[in-house]
Amino acid sequence: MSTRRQFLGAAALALGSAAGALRAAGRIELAATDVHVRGYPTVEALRWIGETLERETEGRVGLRLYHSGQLGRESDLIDLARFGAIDIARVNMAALNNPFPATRILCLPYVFDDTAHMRRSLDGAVGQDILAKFAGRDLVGLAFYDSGARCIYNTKRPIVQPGDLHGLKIRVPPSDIFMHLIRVLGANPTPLPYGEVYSALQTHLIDGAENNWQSFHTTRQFEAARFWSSSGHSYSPEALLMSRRRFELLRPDDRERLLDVARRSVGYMRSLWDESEAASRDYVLSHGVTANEVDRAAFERAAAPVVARYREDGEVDRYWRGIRALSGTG
Ligand code: GTR
Repeated sequence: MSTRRQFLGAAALALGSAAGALRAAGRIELAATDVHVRGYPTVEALRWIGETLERETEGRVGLRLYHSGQLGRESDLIDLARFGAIDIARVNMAALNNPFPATRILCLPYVFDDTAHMRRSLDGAVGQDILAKFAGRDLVGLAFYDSGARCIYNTKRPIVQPGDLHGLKIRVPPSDIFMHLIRVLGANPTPLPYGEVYSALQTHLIDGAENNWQSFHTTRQFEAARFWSSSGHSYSPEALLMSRRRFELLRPDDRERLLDVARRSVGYMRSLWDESEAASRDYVLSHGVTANEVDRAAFERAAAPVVARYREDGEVDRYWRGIRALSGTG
Protein backbone atom coordinates (compact mmCIF):
# COMPACT_ATOMS: atom_id res chain seq x y z
CA MET A 1 0.00 0.00 0.00
CA SER A 2 2.74 2.44 0.95
CA THR A 3 4.57 1.54 -2.27
CA ARG A 4 1.42 2.36 -4.22
CA ARG A 5 1.10 5.69 -2.40
CA GLN A 6 4.75 6.45 -3.06
CA PHE A 7 4.26 5.60 -6.71
CA LEU A 8 1.26 7.91 -6.97
CA GLY A 9 3.16 10.70 -5.22
CA ALA A 10 6.23 10.34 -7.40
CA ALA A 11 4.15 10.16 -10.56
CA ALA A 12 2.24 13.27 -9.50
CA LEU A 13 5.43 15.22 -8.89
CA ALA A 14 7.10 14.18 -12.11
CA LEU A 15 4.07 14.81 -14.29
CA GLY A 16 3.14 17.98 -12.44
CA SER A 17 6.50 19.61 -12.99
CA ALA A 18 6.64 18.50 -16.63
CA ALA A 19 3.17 19.90 -17.26
CA GLY A 20 4.08 23.13 -15.43
CA ALA A 21 7.12 23.63 -17.65
CA LEU A 22 5.07 23.06 -20.78
CA ARG A 23 2.40 25.50 -19.64
CA ALA A 24 5.03 28.09 -18.81
CA ALA A 25 6.37 27.81 -22.34
CA GLY A 26 2.91 28.87 -23.58
CA ARG A 27 1.97 25.44 -24.81
CA ILE A 28 -0.36 23.05 -23.03
CA GLU A 29 0.38 19.37 -23.34
CA LEU A 30 -2.26 17.16 -21.77
CA ALA A 31 -1.01 13.87 -20.29
CA ALA A 32 -3.36 11.05 -21.32
CA THR A 33 -3.17 7.38 -20.29
CA ASP A 34 -4.45 4.06 -21.58
CA VAL A 35 -3.65 0.46 -20.64
CA HIS A 36 -3.91 -0.69 -24.26
CA VAL A 37 -1.18 -0.92 -26.88
CA ARG A 38 -0.66 1.29 -29.93
CA GLY A 39 -3.20 0.52 -32.61
CA TYR A 40 -5.97 -0.39 -30.15
CA PRO A 41 -9.12 1.69 -30.93
CA THR A 42 -9.11 3.60 -27.61
CA VAL A 43 -5.43 4.53 -28.03
CA GLU A 44 -6.00 5.61 -31.62
CA ALA A 45 -8.99 7.72 -30.52
CA LEU A 46 -6.74 9.49 -28.00
CA ARG A 47 -4.15 10.04 -30.71
CA TRP A 48 -6.92 11.51 -32.92
CA ILE A 49 -7.95 13.87 -30.12
CA GLY A 50 -4.33 15.05 -29.77
CA GLU A 51 -3.91 15.62 -33.50
CA THR A 52 -7.24 17.43 -33.76
CA LEU A 53 -6.41 19.70 -30.82
CA GLU A 54 -2.98 20.49 -32.31
CA ARG A 55 -4.54 21.36 -35.65
CA GLU A 56 -7.41 23.42 -34.31
CA THR A 57 -5.27 25.42 -31.85
CA GLU A 58 -2.34 25.81 -34.25
CA GLY A 59 -0.08 23.82 -31.93
CA ARG A 60 -0.95 25.60 -28.69
CA VAL A 61 -2.73 22.55 -27.14
CA GLY A 62 -1.52 19.00 -27.64
CA LEU A 63 -1.60 15.64 -25.95
CA ARG A 64 1.12 13.33 -24.69
CA LEU A 65 -0.01 9.74 -24.76
CA TYR A 66 1.14 7.14 -22.20
CA HIS A 67 -0.21 3.88 -23.63
CA SER A 68 0.36 0.20 -22.77
CA GLY A 69 -0.17 0.81 -19.05
CA GLN A 70 3.09 2.80 -18.81
CA LEU A 71 1.69 4.74 -15.85
CA GLY A 72 0.14 1.75 -14.08
CA ARG A 73 -3.12 -0.05 -13.53
CA GLU A 74 -6.53 1.51 -14.13
CA SER A 75 -7.45 1.96 -10.46
CA ASP A 76 -4.24 4.02 -10.01
CA LEU A 77 -4.90 6.00 -13.18
CA ILE A 78 -8.32 7.01 -11.86
CA ASP A 79 -6.68 8.28 -8.66
CA LEU A 80 -3.93 10.07 -10.60
CA ALA A 81 -6.59 11.92 -12.59
CA ARG A 82 -8.62 12.75 -9.47
CA PHE A 83 -5.53 14.21 -7.77
CA GLY A 84 -4.69 16.18 -10.90
CA ALA A 85 -1.40 14.36 -11.56
CA ILE A 86 -2.51 13.41 -15.06
CA ASP A 87 -5.02 15.14 -17.30
CA ILE A 88 -6.91 12.36 -19.07
CA ALA A 89 -7.48 8.69 -18.19
CA ARG A 90 -9.15 6.24 -20.54
CA VAL A 91 -10.38 3.42 -18.31
CA ASN A 92 -13.04 0.75 -18.40
CA MET A 93 -16.29 1.14 -16.50
CA ALA A 94 -15.51 -2.02 -14.50
CA ALA A 95 -12.64 -0.22 -12.75
CA LEU A 96 -15.08 2.55 -11.81
CA ASN A 97 -17.91 0.37 -10.44
CA ASN A 98 -16.79 0.32 -6.82
CA PRO A 99 -15.90 4.02 -6.36
CA PHE A 100 -18.57 5.41 -8.75
CA PRO A 101 -21.93 3.66 -8.13
CA ALA A 102 -23.61 5.35 -11.12
CA THR A 103 -21.41 3.28 -13.47
CA ARG A 104 -22.70 -0.07 -12.17
CA ILE A 105 -25.70 -0.23 -14.45
CA LEU A 106 -23.41 -0.20 -17.50
CA CYS A 107 -21.62 -3.39 -16.41
CA LEU A 108 -24.58 -5.47 -15.26
CA PRO A 109 -25.04 -8.74 -17.17
CA TYR A 110 -27.35 -8.77 -20.18
CA VAL A 111 -28.56 -5.20 -19.71
CA PHE A 112 -27.72 -4.39 -23.37
CA ASP A 113 -28.92 -6.57 -26.27
CA ASP A 114 -26.06 -5.65 -28.57
CA THR A 115 -23.60 -2.86 -29.46
CA ALA A 116 -26.26 -0.76 -31.21
CA HIS A 117 -28.47 -0.85 -28.11
CA MET A 118 -25.52 0.14 -25.93
CA ARG A 119 -24.62 3.06 -28.22
CA ARG A 120 -28.23 4.33 -28.20
CA SER A 121 -28.29 4.13 -24.40
CA LEU A 122 -24.95 5.92 -23.97
CA ASP A 123 -25.90 8.65 -26.45
CA GLY A 124 -29.29 9.10 -24.75
CA ALA A 125 -30.48 10.36 -21.38
CA VAL A 126 -29.03 7.52 -19.25
CA GLY A 127 -25.51 7.85 -20.67
CA GLN A 128 -25.47 11.63 -20.46
CA ASP A 129 -26.73 11.52 -16.87
CA ILE A 130 -23.95 9.14 -15.84
CA LEU A 131 -21.29 11.17 -17.67
CA ALA A 132 -22.35 14.31 -15.79
CA LYS A 133 -22.04 12.48 -12.43
CA PHE A 134 -18.24 12.27 -12.63
CA ALA A 135 -18.06 15.99 -11.84
CA GLY A 136 -19.12 15.23 -8.28
CA ARG A 137 -15.95 13.16 -7.81
CA ASP A 138 -13.14 15.41 -9.13
CA LEU A 139 -13.48 14.24 -12.73
CA VAL A 140 -15.06 15.42 -15.96
CA GLY A 141 -16.76 12.76 -18.09
CA LEU A 142 -15.61 13.47 -21.65
CA ALA A 143 -16.99 10.51 -23.58
CA PHE A 144 -17.94 6.86 -23.63
CA TYR A 145 -16.28 4.44 -26.02
CA ASP A 146 -17.21 0.90 -27.04
CA SER A 147 -15.77 -2.19 -25.48
CA GLY A 148 -17.79 -4.87 -27.28
CA ALA A 149 -19.34 -7.95 -25.75
CA ARG A 150 -17.22 -9.52 -23.04
CA CYS A 151 -17.03 -13.31 -23.35
CA ILE A 152 -15.37 -16.06 -21.34
CA TYR A 153 -12.24 -17.82 -22.59
CA ASN A 154 -10.14 -20.49 -20.91
CA THR A 155 -7.33 -22.98 -21.21
CA LYS A 156 -9.38 -26.13 -20.50
CA ARG A 157 -12.62 -26.67 -22.42
CA PRO A 158 -15.54 -25.15 -24.34
CA ILE A 159 -18.15 -23.62 -22.03
CA VAL A 160 -21.75 -24.14 -23.15
CA GLN A 161 -23.68 -24.23 -19.88
CA PRO A 162 -22.81 -22.20 -16.77
CA GLY A 163 -22.19 -25.57 -15.07
CA ASP A 164 -19.18 -26.11 -17.38
CA LEU A 165 -17.42 -23.31 -15.50
CA HIS A 166 -17.44 -25.27 -12.26
CA GLY A 167 -14.02 -25.28 -10.62
CA LEU A 168 -12.38 -22.88 -13.08
CA LYS A 169 -10.46 -19.86 -11.82
CA ILE A 170 -11.53 -16.92 -13.96
CA ARG A 171 -9.79 -13.55 -13.81
CA VAL A 172 -12.05 -10.53 -13.33
CA PRO A 173 -11.38 -6.78 -13.29
CA PRO A 174 -11.52 -5.08 -9.86
CA SER A 175 -15.33 -4.81 -9.64
CA ASP A 176 -17.75 -6.42 -7.19
CA ILE A 177 -20.24 -6.90 -10.03
CA PHE A 178 -17.81 -9.07 -11.98
CA MET A 179 -16.83 -11.00 -8.83
CA HIS A 180 -20.50 -11.68 -8.08
CA LEU A 181 -21.33 -12.60 -11.67
CA ILE A 182 -18.51 -15.11 -12.09
CA ARG A 183 -19.45 -16.65 -8.75
CA VAL A 184 -23.14 -17.12 -9.64
CA LEU A 185 -22.06 -18.63 -12.96
CA GLY A 186 -20.24 -21.30 -10.95
CA ALA A 187 -16.55 -20.37 -11.36
CA ASN A 188 -14.02 -18.91 -8.91
CA PRO A 189 -13.38 -15.21 -9.61
CA THR A 190 -9.78 -13.98 -9.30
CA PRO A 191 -9.30 -10.20 -9.49
CA LEU A 192 -6.08 -9.17 -11.24
CA PRO A 193 -4.87 -6.02 -13.02
CA TYR A 194 -5.19 -6.23 -16.80
CA GLY A 195 -1.42 -6.19 -17.36
CA GLU A 196 -0.99 -9.39 -15.32
CA VAL A 197 -3.54 -11.61 -17.07
CA TYR A 198 -1.27 -12.91 -19.82
CA SER A 199 1.38 -14.26 -17.44
CA ALA A 200 -1.29 -15.54 -15.02
CA LEU A 201 -2.67 -17.68 -17.87
CA GLN A 202 0.81 -18.83 -18.87
CA THR A 203 1.71 -19.89 -15.32
CA HIS A 204 -1.74 -21.45 -14.65
CA LEU A 205 -2.44 -19.09 -11.78
CA ILE A 206 -5.83 -18.75 -13.51
CA ASP A 207 -7.68 -20.98 -15.99
CA GLY A 208 -9.34 -18.22 -17.92
CA ALA A 209 -10.61 -14.67 -18.11
CA GLU A 210 -13.35 -12.72 -19.86
CA ASN A 211 -12.98 -9.84 -22.27
CA ASN A 212 -13.65 -8.67 -25.84
CA TRP A 213 -12.03 -9.98 -29.06
CA GLN A 214 -9.60 -7.07 -29.34
CA SER A 215 -8.21 -7.42 -25.80
CA PHE A 216 -7.97 -11.21 -26.17
CA HIS A 217 -6.02 -10.66 -29.38
CA THR A 218 -3.76 -7.67 -28.59
CA THR A 219 -2.61 -9.01 -25.20
CA ARG A 220 -1.85 -12.36 -26.87
CA GLN A 221 -3.87 -14.13 -24.18
CA PHE A 222 -5.24 -16.30 -27.00
CA GLU A 223 -1.87 -18.09 -27.15
CA ALA A 224 -2.62 -19.67 -23.76
CA ALA A 225 -6.44 -19.74 -23.62
CA ARG A 226 -7.60 -21.72 -26.65
CA PHE A 227 -11.35 -21.90 -25.91
CA TRP A 228 -13.53 -18.85 -26.53
CA SER A 229 -17.19 -19.15 -25.51
CA SER A 230 -19.53 -16.39 -26.68
CA SER A 231 -21.24 -15.61 -23.38
CA GLY A 232 -21.56 -11.87 -24.22
CA HIS A 233 -22.38 -11.33 -20.55
CA SER A 234 -21.40 -7.63 -20.29
CA TYR A 235 -20.79 -4.68 -22.61
CA SER A 236 -18.97 -2.71 -19.88
CA PRO A 237 -18.05 0.35 -21.97
CA GLU A 238 -14.98 2.55 -21.75
CA ALA A 239 -14.86 5.98 -20.12
CA LEU A 240 -12.76 8.93 -21.18
CA LEU A 241 -12.24 11.02 -18.06
CA MET A 242 -10.44 14.25 -17.32
CA SER A 243 -9.13 15.56 -14.05
CA ARG A 244 -11.54 18.30 -12.96
CA ARG A 245 -8.70 20.27 -11.40
CA ARG A 246 -6.76 20.25 -14.68
CA PHE A 247 -9.87 20.96 -16.71
CA GLU A 248 -10.55 24.09 -14.68
CA LEU A 249 -7.02 25.34 -15.33
CA LEU A 250 -7.80 25.51 -19.06
CA ARG A 251 -9.06 28.68 -20.71
CA PRO A 252 -12.86 28.59 -21.13
CA ASP A 253 -12.57 28.35 -24.92
CA ASP A 254 -10.10 25.44 -24.59
CA ARG A 255 -12.51 23.64 -22.26
CA GLU A 256 -15.28 23.95 -24.83
CA ARG A 257 -12.96 22.81 -27.60
CA LEU A 258 -11.79 19.79 -25.64
CA LEU A 259 -15.37 18.73 -24.83
CA ASP A 260 -16.28 19.12 -28.48
CA VAL A 261 -13.24 17.22 -29.81
CA ALA A 262 -13.87 14.40 -27.31
CA ARG A 263 -17.49 14.19 -28.48
CA ARG A 264 -16.38 14.08 -32.10
CA SER A 265 -13.84 11.33 -31.33
CA VAL A 266 -16.68 8.92 -30.52
CA GLY A 267 -17.70 8.42 -34.16
CA TYR A 268 -14.07 7.85 -35.14
CA MET A 269 -13.58 5.35 -32.33
CA ARG A 270 -16.76 3.46 -33.24
CA SER A 271 -15.64 2.98 -36.83
CA LEU A 272 -12.24 1.71 -35.64
CA TRP A 273 -14.03 -0.54 -33.19
CA ASP A 274 -16.24 -2.17 -35.81
CA GLU A 275 -13.29 -2.84 -38.14
CA SER A 276 -10.97 -4.19 -35.46
CA GLU A 277 -13.54 -6.47 -33.84
CA ALA A 278 -13.88 -8.59 -36.96
CA ALA A 279 -10.13 -8.44 -37.64
CA SER A 280 -9.23 -9.62 -34.13
CA ARG A 281 -11.78 -12.43 -34.23
CA ASP A 282 -10.49 -13.64 -37.60
CA TYR A 283 -6.89 -13.42 -36.41
CA VAL A 284 -7.33 -15.54 -33.29
CA LEU A 285 -9.55 -18.08 -35.05
CA SER A 286 -6.94 -18.52 -37.76
CA HIS A 287 -4.34 -19.04 -35.00
CA GLY A 288 -5.94 -22.09 -33.44
CA VAL A 289 -8.60 -20.71 -31.10
CA THR A 290 -11.87 -22.67 -31.00
CA ALA A 291 -15.03 -20.58 -30.56
CA ASN A 292 -18.46 -21.86 -29.54
CA GLU A 293 -21.90 -20.45 -28.75
CA VAL A 294 -23.16 -20.74 -25.19
CA ASP A 295 -26.71 -21.55 -24.06
CA ARG A 296 -27.51 -17.86 -23.79
CA ALA A 297 -30.87 -18.38 -22.03
CA ALA A 298 -29.18 -20.51 -19.36
CA PHE A 299 -26.50 -17.85 -18.85
CA GLU A 300 -29.11 -15.09 -18.55
CA ARG A 301 -31.05 -17.16 -16.02
CA ALA A 302 -27.94 -17.83 -13.95
CA ALA A 303 -26.94 -14.14 -14.03
CA ALA A 304 -30.40 -12.82 -13.11
CA PRO A 305 -29.76 -12.68 -9.31
CA VAL A 306 -26.91 -10.20 -9.90
CA VAL A 307 -29.22 -7.85 -11.81
CA ALA A 308 -32.00 -8.28 -9.21
CA ARG A 309 -29.64 -7.49 -6.36
CA TYR A 310 -28.36 -4.25 -7.96
CA ARG A 311 -31.85 -3.20 -9.04
CA GLU A 312 -32.80 -3.00 -5.37
CA ASP A 313 -31.06 0.37 -5.59
CA GLY A 314 -33.51 3.02 -6.88
CA GLU A 315 -31.03 4.75 -9.18
CA VAL A 316 -29.85 1.49 -10.78
CA ASP A 317 -33.45 0.44 -11.29
CA ARG A 318 -34.32 3.77 -12.96
CA TYR A 319 -31.33 3.46 -15.31
CA TRP A 320 -32.16 -0.19 -16.00
CA ARG A 321 -35.71 0.73 -17.05
CA GLY A 322 -34.39 3.58 -19.22
CA ILE A 323 -32.00 1.23 -21.02
CA ARG A 324 -34.49 -1.59 -21.45
CA ALA A 325 -37.00 0.88 -22.94
CA LEU A 326 -34.48 1.42 -25.78
CA SER A 327 -34.28 -2.30 -26.60
CA GLY A 328 -35.32 -2.97 -30.19
CA THR A 329 -35.84 0.70 -31.06
CA GLY A 330 -32.83 0.98 -33.40
C1 GTR B 1 -10.63 -4.09 -21.53
C2 GTR B 1 -10.66 -2.61 -21.29
C3 GTR B 1 -9.48 -2.21 -20.43
C4 GTR B 1 -9.39 -3.04 -19.17
C5 GTR B 1 -9.59 -4.49 -19.44
C6 GTR B 1 -9.72 -5.32 -18.17
O1 GTR B 1 -11.73 -4.47 -22.31
O2 GTR B 1 -10.58 -1.92 -22.50
O3 GTR B 1 -9.58 -0.84 -20.17
O4 GTR B 1 -10.33 -2.60 -18.23
O5 GTR B 1 -10.68 -4.77 -20.28
O6 GTR B 1 -10.43 -6.29 -18.18
O7 GTR B 1 -9.07 -4.98 -17.16
